[in-house]
Amino acid sequence: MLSGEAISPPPAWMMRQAGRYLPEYRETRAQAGSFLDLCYNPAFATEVTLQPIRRFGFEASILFSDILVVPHALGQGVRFVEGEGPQLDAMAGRAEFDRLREAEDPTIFSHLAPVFEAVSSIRAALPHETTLLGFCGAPWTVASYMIGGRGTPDLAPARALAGADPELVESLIDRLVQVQTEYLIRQFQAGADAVQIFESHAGVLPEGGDSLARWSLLPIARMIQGVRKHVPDAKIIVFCRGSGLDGHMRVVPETGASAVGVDWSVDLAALRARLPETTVTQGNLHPETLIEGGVALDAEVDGILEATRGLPHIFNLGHGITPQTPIVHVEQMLARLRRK
Ligand code: 1CP
Repeated sequence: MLSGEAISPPPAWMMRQAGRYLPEYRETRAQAGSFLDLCYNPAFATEVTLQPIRRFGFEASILFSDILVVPHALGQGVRFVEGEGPQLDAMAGRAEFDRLREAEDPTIFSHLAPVFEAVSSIRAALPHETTLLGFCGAPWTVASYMIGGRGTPDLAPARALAGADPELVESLIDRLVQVQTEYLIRQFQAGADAVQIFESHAGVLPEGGDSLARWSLLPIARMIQGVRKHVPDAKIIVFCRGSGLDGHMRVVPETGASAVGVDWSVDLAALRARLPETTVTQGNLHPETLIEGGVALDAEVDGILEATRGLPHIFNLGHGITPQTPIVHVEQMLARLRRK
C-alpha cells in the first residue's frame, strides 16, 4: 500500500472509521464505560477496531485509541465529556510543565501498555492482507490540546504561549518528540504495519516565516528519523490538515514521510500535478459529501480516481467521518470505488 506502486482500484480506509456512525460501536462503547475505558481495554479496543473491517472490508485498519492518551500518560488530567469532546487540565506555564513526567520515566510506557496489547491482539485477529495502522498526534497538535485544555478553533492559547515563551513550548514539543518516537517504535514492535501521524492543527500556523517548519514539520521529521533508527523501513503517513497546497507539498520532502495525507480543502488534481509521480498521496473525500450521498458522492469519488489515475494513492476522507453519516453512503462510496 505504501511502497509507491499504483493500485487500481486504490486501497481504501477512512479516518475515524470506528465511531459513532456505527450502531455496533455505540453498543460496545456503552458496555465499556467511559471513552478512556474503551481505549485502555485491549479486548474492547480490538472489537471496535475490527467492526468497520467486518462490515466494509477496508484494506487498512487503524488502532482504536486517541492522540490524547499520550498527555494522559505524561500525567496530565484528561477527560472525555459526552457531546463536548476532550478536556485537559490546561498547561498555562512552566509550573504545569514541570509537573509532567520526564521522557525517561518508565511509568509512561506502563500506562500505555494496554495500547500495545491492543495492537498485538488486533494484528492477530485481522485478515492477513489487511494493513494495521498505528498512530499518534503530531507534537504541535498534541501540544495545542495540552496548552489550551481543549480544541479551540484558532488555538489562541497555544499560539499565545508560543509567542510569549517559545522556549517553554519548545521544551514541551521536545518532550513529545522523544516520548512519541518511542511510542511509535513500540507500536511497530507490537505488530503495526505502518503508522499515521495526525497534524490536525497545522492550519493555524502563519504561512509566512518559519512557523510551519519550526512547530510542525521539523518535530515530525525528528520523530520519523528516530523511528527509522529502530525500524529502518518504517512506513509513515503524515496527515496535515489546513496547511494548504504548499504545506501539503512540503510534507514528504521535509519530514521524510512515506505518504502525504491530504485534507478535503486541497484540490487533489492540482496537488498531484505539482508532486513527483512517485509520491504517495492519501485522501481526500469531503466528509460532508459522504453525508450528502447521491450523485454528488459518485462525482467526488470519480474526481479523486481521475486525479490519481496511474499514481500511487490511498483512498480516504479528507478528515474524520462524522457521527451523522448514513452507513449506506459508505457502502455507496466503496461500490463506486470498486466497480469494474
Ligand atoms: O465515543 C466517541 O465516539 C468519542 C469520539 C472519538 C473517537 C471515536 C474521540 C474523541 N476520539 C475517537 C477515536 C480516534 N481519535 C481515533 C481512532 C481511530 C479511527 O477509527 O480513526 C483516532 C485516530 C483519533 C485521533 C484524534 N483525536 C485526532 C486527530 C484526527 C482528527 O480528527 O483531526 C484528534 C484531533 C483527536 C482529539 C479528539 N478526540 C475525540 C474528539 C472528539 C477529538 C477532537 C476534539 C476537538 O478538537 O474539538
